[in-house]
Amino acid sequence: MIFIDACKRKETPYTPIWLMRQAGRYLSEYKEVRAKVGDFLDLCRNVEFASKVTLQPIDILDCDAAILFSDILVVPLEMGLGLDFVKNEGPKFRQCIRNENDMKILQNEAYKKLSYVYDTISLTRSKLSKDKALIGFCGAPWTLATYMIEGQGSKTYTHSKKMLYSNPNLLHKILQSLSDELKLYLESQIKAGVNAVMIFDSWAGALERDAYFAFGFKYINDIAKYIKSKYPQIPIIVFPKGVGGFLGAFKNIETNFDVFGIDWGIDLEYAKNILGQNFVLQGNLEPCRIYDFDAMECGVDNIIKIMGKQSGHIFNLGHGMLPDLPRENAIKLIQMVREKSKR
Ligand code: 1CP
Repeated sequence: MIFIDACKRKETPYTPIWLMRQAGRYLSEYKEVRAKVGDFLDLCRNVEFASKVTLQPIDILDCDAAILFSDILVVPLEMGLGLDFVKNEGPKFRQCIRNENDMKILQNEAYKKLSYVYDTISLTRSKLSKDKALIGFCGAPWTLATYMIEGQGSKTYTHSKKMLYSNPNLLHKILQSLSDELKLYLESQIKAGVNAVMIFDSWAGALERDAYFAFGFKYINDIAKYIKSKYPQIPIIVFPKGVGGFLGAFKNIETNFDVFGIDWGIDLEYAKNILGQNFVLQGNLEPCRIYDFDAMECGVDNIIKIMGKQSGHIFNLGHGMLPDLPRENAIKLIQMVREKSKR
């Protein structure tokens, strides 16, 4: 698998590529399947359909890896919080965690209730061609905690940050209980057949450097250490979005993962100079370039010029696909990267 080789910095015939949120509403095929089940969470729970939409981008775009179709929020859902995806508003939890007493809501062994995820993985792996990787994933404890504390998405993270400063012990308890689940959740995904795992820390950039290392990165590193010690052959990708302001701080600490996801807000040359020796880098085309073919090609040329054609790079977007991006350009993007990065 070219994607797995690249995660391990082995030589590959070209730079492998996949796209964050490659399954989604920009594909009419996705919308068709989604319409049949109705609710987004029903799609995540429907093994046959979730597997189908996981495979769609492989058939349509021909990317080098498929990513499990699910959502980071199924973990807090199964921890007992109750979740609805409200149309045009995004995810909303029925209960949230704001004090010690709220902690009583949280149930242990949520990972055992996520068998629909593991079944989707086994089915998908059995259908996926042998040269394509299947990526499993989870949300990072900090990002998941913000949803559990706010009860929904947020621009300011007021409640989460208030807790961080005024009751850090409670926040650590929430983060620890998430980490305990996530270790076993990723482990179960590996047992079900994923070839790599990715940890999404979408709201890393909400914290200042020291707070991020104490409350965010520490827990990611713990999870990565657990997985690495048991499954050293499985590459781990970490995507801490919004940390460009303190990228240098990741250089001199002990880490247990292979690939660092670079968001589109970070200058890739700068990232390469700082982290390129320590990690394989994944990223970071600005997704909106896909609206325009020339802008997309210019972005691709620039990235390939910086990363060269040697090992050490996985091509991706710097954040997820948007629902109205043109699929024709997404298809061309995959072909373009493959041709332009040919060794
Ligand atoms: O069909 C729909 O309209 C639902 C849109 C959608 C999709 C396609 C949601 C709701 N989740 C997903 C799938 C999803 N989410 C995947 C599948 C695999 C793929 O990439 O193709 C993955 C990996 C995620 C991860 C995820 N969910 C993240 C981390 C990555 C990122 O984008 O930063 C986050 C933050 C979520 C929460 C979430 N789920 C859905 C929405 C609208 C949101 C974000 C809400 C917010 O902005 O707060």
